[in-house]
Amino acid sequence: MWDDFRLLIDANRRFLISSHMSLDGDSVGSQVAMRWYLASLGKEVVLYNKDPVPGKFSFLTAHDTVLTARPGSTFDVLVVLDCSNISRLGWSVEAIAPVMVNIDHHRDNARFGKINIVDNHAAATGAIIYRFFNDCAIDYPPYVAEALYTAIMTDTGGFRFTNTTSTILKYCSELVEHGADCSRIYERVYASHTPRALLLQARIWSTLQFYLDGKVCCMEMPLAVLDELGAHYSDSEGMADNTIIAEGVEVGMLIKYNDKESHFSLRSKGNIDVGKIAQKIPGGGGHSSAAGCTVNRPYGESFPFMLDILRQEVG
Ligand SMILES: [Mn+2]
Repeated sequence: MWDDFRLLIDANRRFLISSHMSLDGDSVGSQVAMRWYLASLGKEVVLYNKDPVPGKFSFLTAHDTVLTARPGSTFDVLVVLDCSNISRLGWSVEAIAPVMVNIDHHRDNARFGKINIVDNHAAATGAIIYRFFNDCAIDYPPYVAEALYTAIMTDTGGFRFTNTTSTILKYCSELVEHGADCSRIYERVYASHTPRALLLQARIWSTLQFYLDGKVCCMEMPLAVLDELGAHYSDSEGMADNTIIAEGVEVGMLIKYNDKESHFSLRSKGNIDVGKIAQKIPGGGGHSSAAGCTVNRPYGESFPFMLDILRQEVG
């Protein structure tokens, strides 16, 4: 499985690594790990993403090598991580590199690479990279173990989602042996909110509503509240997961909206596949327990529209 990738690495020198817009723990951690690997082989490596690394991942060594300005030069190979299709990069890949490698775990992955290492059963792209290192007996430093642990921890919702299997816990056990510090990573990712972020989250909590006999839980965030509180979009991260913590809830939605469009972050406890629901909207998609879509209509129209779709699913 890895042979083509290793041959491609051997035959090339300049690598660009990128991932999806709105970086998360998996996309940042995977990039840090892949950057280390390629650099350890003496390759030139540049990390470029449309969006900056969120502050909560700034503890990861080498996070600060991620550029948000498009490099002026071209590369031999573009390695795209954790990205189901090329449009989710948020920048045009045209003429940047003659070859693309696609390493991902989204099941709607469009296989856009010359080499596609896609495992939609993997809990995280970081888990695929972990397996690569393990299968090829590649020894990696503690900061790379920390990056991969962060990737897996965040994509399993802190080891709470249904993708938290015994296999994934074994991977994490080995990453801890390699130097990942669980409690430090937990604290940095989940327990280091700024006061401004908590004020925003309090505002989002205040919108809590239940629908469809308590099977659907919704929270909302009008984007105007960001300016009002001086908060960032990323300060609301993780709030969508709170929409499914109530008893009896099957599907949770966090809706972020302005006058023109509404973005729905969908969560499921496991019985309902929200990835399939999100796919009903053009551009939408994701995993069975966590997915998202954007409806190009104002909130007043998009919310009843989405609630109707959910009514068919939850009965
Ligand atoms: Mn991922």
